[in-house]
Amino acid sequence: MTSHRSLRIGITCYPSVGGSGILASALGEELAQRGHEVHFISSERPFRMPSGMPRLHFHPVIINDYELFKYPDYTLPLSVKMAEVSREYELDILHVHYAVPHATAAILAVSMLPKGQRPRVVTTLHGTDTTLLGRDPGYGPAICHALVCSDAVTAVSHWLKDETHSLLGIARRIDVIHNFFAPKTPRRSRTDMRRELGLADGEAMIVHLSNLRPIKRIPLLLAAAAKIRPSDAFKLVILAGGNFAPFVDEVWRLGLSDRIVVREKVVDVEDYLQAADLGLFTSESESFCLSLLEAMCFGCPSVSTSVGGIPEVVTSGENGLLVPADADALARGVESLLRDPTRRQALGRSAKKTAAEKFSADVIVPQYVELYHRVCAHH
Ligand code: GMT
Repeated sequence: MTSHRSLRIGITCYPSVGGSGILASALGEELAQRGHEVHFISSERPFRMPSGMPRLHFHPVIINDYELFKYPDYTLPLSVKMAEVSREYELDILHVHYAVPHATAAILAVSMLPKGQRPRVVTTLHGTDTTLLGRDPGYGPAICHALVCSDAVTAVSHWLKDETHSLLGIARRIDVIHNFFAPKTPRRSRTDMRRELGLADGEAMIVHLSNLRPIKRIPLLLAAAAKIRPSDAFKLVILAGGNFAPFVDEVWRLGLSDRIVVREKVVDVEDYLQAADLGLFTSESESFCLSLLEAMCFGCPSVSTSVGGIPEVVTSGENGLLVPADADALARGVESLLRDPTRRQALGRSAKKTAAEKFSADVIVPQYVELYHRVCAHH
């Protein structure tokens, strides 16, 4: 890898719980650790962004709720703030995570600045920005325009790259840079966590982490859990980045109330993941599934539906299991690994190895840095 000068990078993402914001925060932290100056430009402090770290700055975007407007506007104040921070800190790069509306705001910000003071725009696609909004005729043309005008576009999986090309019909180059996860050292022990979660000796901990949006198919997750036998062999711990209340009735209806433990808005996911034995993911679509990787980093293999970019992360039978999207198949997959701890541990070791060899910060962050230098060189 070539060594280069350090860069000044603006990063925009959604601050709330979601894979794109988590990835963007981790990238900012890693870049700052590697000597780059990083400026987060966002409506709130991204929830996993560390405070008090050298070279890491946060610039809030103030969104006014003018009575005059029926809907509060986020895009314009964001682009004004992007232009302001770019000018004041002489940014080299504006790296936006999730195209809508961040890429459009970045393109507008750049066009507000005089030539010679314009940062390069890098847009990272995370999934639903293309797969959902890209299909919407009210968004599609604006997304295409912002992608075509970006100096570089990256996608978090080959699947998402191909999907973007075919859905949006754009010919431009898209670089694939997979997601990474840099786990922090857990603060509590596995034993403490298992006690806190009420896990009895010999009871397996199955973990599910997500924002619980419909695409995650929580009803399928619960239906699968209800079919796992023996039914007292496990607890399903749901680390919910969204409101679990709409699913509580279903938990009771399925007789799962003593099997499910829910924790909302968890920041220290590492504490929970080190205590987990198995992940369970039932998504309808997923461009990568950062949560699955987070579990892999702790030697925790997963049973998952085989959708989108997940097969780029999991090789079934080697470092996890990919199964069809029905409750029986998911339950049988889980049972097979609960029954066979030796196999489960072997898959877990292989999962951890894959995470370190293919999806660690040391493998992925230099790919972003190379891309930044490439776009800075071509102007
Ligand atoms: O998973 C979510 O629903 C959140 C969403 C996001 O953008 O915050 O996740 C997307 O980006 C993640 C980070 O790149 C990917 O790991 C997820 O697979 C992707 N989700 C979907 O495509 C549904």
